[in-house]
Amino acid sequence: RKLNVALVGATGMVGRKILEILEERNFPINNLHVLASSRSVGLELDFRGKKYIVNELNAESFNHVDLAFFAAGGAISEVYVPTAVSKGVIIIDNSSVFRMDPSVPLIVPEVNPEAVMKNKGILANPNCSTIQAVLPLKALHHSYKIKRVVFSTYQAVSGSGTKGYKDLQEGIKGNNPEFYPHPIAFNCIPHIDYFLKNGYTKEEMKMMEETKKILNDHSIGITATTVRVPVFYGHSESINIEFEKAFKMEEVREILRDMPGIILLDEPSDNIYPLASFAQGKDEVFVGRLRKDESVEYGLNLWVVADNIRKGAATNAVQIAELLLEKDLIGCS
Ligand code: 11C
Repeated sequence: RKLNVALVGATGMVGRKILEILEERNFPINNLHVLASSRSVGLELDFRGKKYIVNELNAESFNHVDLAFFAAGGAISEVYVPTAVSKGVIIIDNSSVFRMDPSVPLIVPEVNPEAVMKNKGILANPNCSTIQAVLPLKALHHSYKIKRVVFSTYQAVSGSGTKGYKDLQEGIKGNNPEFYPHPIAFNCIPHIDYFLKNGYTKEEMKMMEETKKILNDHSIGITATTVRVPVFYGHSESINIEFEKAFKMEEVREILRDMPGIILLDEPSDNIYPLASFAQGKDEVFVGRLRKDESVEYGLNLWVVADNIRKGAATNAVQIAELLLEKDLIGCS
């Protein structure tokens, strides 16, 4: 069974990576349509040894399409996802527009694959910093029930797309930022996305809300501080967890080792722990620096790192598509 696939935002950082991953994972494609704004029309993209010309996205783009990946930002998703759905296309949307809609499953395949069954045509891909966090959280929640989580993130500039990437590249050479409000080179900026009335940033609220939705537990207390750091690829996160129940460190290690999608890197005496430089280009979520938080009864600290463009965006989106195929939830036109 081969699908007719459209990729919206094909020339962006995530769009290009989706194409690469579809090829790497040998996703069954019949016709491929690469779509973008008028700016990119005519560009050529390579896929499986063939050149594909980028076409302009419009209402007709979704005729005879089975599956569409959207990676062109919220404004485009808002307009064109409903158009595509009305034509019977199944959508995997990378933007945040539909993520908190109760009728839209928000999926990390290793964590809540069962939620795909409830889709009504749209499936949302979570925020990158949420995706990597929920793998270890899900594994441990099952055994010890999480009461509270404190996220502190160290996020790569590629999370902002090419504009953020360029600011760091240029900043290292001494040039002023064009995208971030402050220099990102040799700096940390505690400001990702925009500020909300409650003092949190949108990125922090995404982590808090999306995590509860994916774990399907709104009773967990969560707070977050998200920080942009001068790293090109790979988000790092300190995750402090308080459980309802007592745990044994050896058991925690075993649970994390057994969780699909996680690689435990935790030999601090040999300087082994997850690093963004190591996670770059890989699809797994790396977990290490395991230690008891002795300031509370049942506390645990973790350091969690993943490639934000791969597992944090493109790989997870393609895995959702594979899940749809596996569960026979997608047909051919
Ligand atoms: C960042 N996490 O690093 C963001 C990028 O909602 O999909 C992803 C934004 C999103 O800036």
